[in-house]
Amino acid sequence: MSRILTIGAAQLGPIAPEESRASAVNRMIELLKQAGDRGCNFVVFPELALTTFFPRYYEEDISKMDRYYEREMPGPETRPLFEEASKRGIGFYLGYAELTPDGHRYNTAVLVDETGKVTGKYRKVHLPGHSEYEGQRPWQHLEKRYFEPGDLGFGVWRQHGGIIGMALCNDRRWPETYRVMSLKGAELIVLGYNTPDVNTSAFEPNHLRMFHNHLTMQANAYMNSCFVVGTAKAGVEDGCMLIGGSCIAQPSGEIVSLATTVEDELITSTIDLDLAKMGKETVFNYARHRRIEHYGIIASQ
Ligand code: ING
Repeated sequence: MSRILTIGAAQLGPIAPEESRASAVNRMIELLKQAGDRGCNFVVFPELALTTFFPRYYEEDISKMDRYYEREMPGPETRPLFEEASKRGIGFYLGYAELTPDGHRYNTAVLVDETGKVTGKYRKVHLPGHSEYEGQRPWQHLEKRYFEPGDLGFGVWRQHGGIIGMALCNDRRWPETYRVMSLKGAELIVLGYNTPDVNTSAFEPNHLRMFHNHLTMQANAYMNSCFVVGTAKAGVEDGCMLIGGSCIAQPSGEIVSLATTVEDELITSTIDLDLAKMGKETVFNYARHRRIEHYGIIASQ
């Protein structure tokens, strides 16, 4: 029995610093409508999809950034998105900044099923950037200031007939992210990203930003025999260019759908989750081929 699933990557263009959540939500509802018209069962929105990429700004008093965080998901301003999705029977992944009741701050994503129920949560493990103001950078990248490392590990969930795992942005650059989830059976790994066009840590020709964006997702789709969907927040936010390149990669490592703009754009692909089985049963049959007696250093240093 083939397990056909039509998935969408709902790329968002720039969200201005003071753009309202209602505006961002309405833009995402429009993409959901397009997804429904194109028969999507599941849609992947970006990381921090409700606001501008606020780690770009330094604030001495972190509580002054509270306006960019969600205290509940869904909340009053995001419920319309959940309602529209469940009305259309579409599940989705949504990235946002989480402020917990006991004051912890995470870069978070939720998995939502086709009835609008939150079925899974992930908190970003690999936080890039820095925690203090660094004047030499053209833009700050203060994720280590505004978020704690995720405390939920890399989970996977049975949904839409398959096993789905979640990640966020910088996580996609770390092979451990995918391998942990694929060891748990992940057939589809979904993630959102906000990736500045300029690497503010060191000089890097900017064509490498897109090359590394796709290399990391394609290579790990192949090496873990799974589909990978990466959805950008793209375009120029307050003068800072974020790359687009949202894509859907299949277990062969090939990209089967690719965004062409740096604006709100839905890309889709009708996939057969069974395509993930061939690699898992042959070249990447972990039980048959892995030699964990030689791998200890990966998790010990
Ligand atoms: N963004 C970037 C990313 O990993 C970054 C951080 C920028 C890493 C430049 C390396 C080079 O795509 C987020 N949000 O993690």
